[in-house]
Amino acid sequence: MITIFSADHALHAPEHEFFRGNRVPCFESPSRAEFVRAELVARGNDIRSPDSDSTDALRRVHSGAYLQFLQTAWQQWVALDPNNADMQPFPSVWPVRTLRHDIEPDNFTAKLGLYSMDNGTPLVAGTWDAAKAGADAAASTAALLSQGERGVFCATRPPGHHAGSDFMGGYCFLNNAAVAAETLLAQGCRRVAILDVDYHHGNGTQSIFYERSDVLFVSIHGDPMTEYPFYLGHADEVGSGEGTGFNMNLPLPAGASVERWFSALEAACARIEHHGADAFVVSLGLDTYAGDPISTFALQSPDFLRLGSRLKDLGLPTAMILEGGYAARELGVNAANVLDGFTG
Ligand code: OKP
Ligand code: ZN
Repeated sequence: MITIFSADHALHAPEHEFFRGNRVPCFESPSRAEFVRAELVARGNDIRSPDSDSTDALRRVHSGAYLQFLQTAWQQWVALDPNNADMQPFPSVWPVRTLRHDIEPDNFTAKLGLYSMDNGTPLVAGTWDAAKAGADAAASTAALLSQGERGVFCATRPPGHHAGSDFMGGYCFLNNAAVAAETLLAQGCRRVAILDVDYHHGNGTQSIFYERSDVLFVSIHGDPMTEYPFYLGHADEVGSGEGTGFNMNLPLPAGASVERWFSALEAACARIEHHGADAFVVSLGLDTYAGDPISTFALQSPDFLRLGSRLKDLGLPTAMILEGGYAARELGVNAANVLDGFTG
């Protein structure tokens, strides 16, 4: 299968994140993409660099103010104090209920809070360039579908599905799946379906398309009552306005079995078939793997062959966009299994 991969992912390499009150090495590391690339090469996949510019799609997915902040955030941070170049900014204050988010404060930390949903998404000097290369990879993946490819994989990081129109969070900055969907629509697709199989609910993608009927969003994930991102992803979120009926959440309890996961996949596929989509975007998180260090589902490596095969049976031009998956060493095998299941 053709895989789009940009070496610029490695420009985003923060050292630490907060975990249970401590600074720990980041789970979302450059090694993830390198393990994926190595396994795909070993299995004979066709690895290509991005050749599309995602700027137009990004303008449809994200607010201008957020893009402007993200692109200049590191310069703003270092301009405060040259010593900041060796330090990690983290947000520490957020405009929750009753506080205003219609004014962008001058204070850098206040801006960082305005444009973040958590303090678990470290931003470094190369974050914009890496995230932009990832969005370009997603746009390039979508472009190949319009040229007749049936399935294309986007081996990108940082991930994207938690990033909303105007915020970062959950290791995500730019919503790559939304960029792929918007690129497909710009290329003439009338209806797109997005299936998010990451362990964590794709709150950013849901919110971007929540009021639209042209893009169906379906997600299988850990129940937000106990699992990140906690504040979105319940079964009663069905879309609003024009988008009513075009959002479907299938939360599963933490620790859910493999069979339960695949029966949720059947429900997801039935809804997607009903949508009559011209193209299909999969937010391919592989943190449903039993060995994942921050998740609780039970899929084994061969189960990803079954997933790929089921996705292929939908019969749609399919863009598979890498999201999570933190058992880095096994991530290559698990991703390659989805691709082999799809083509096999
Ligand atoms: C991103 B993706 C660990 C706590 C969890 C957020 C998890 C983001 C997952 N410090 N932090 O959906 O795989
Ligand atoms: Zn995840």
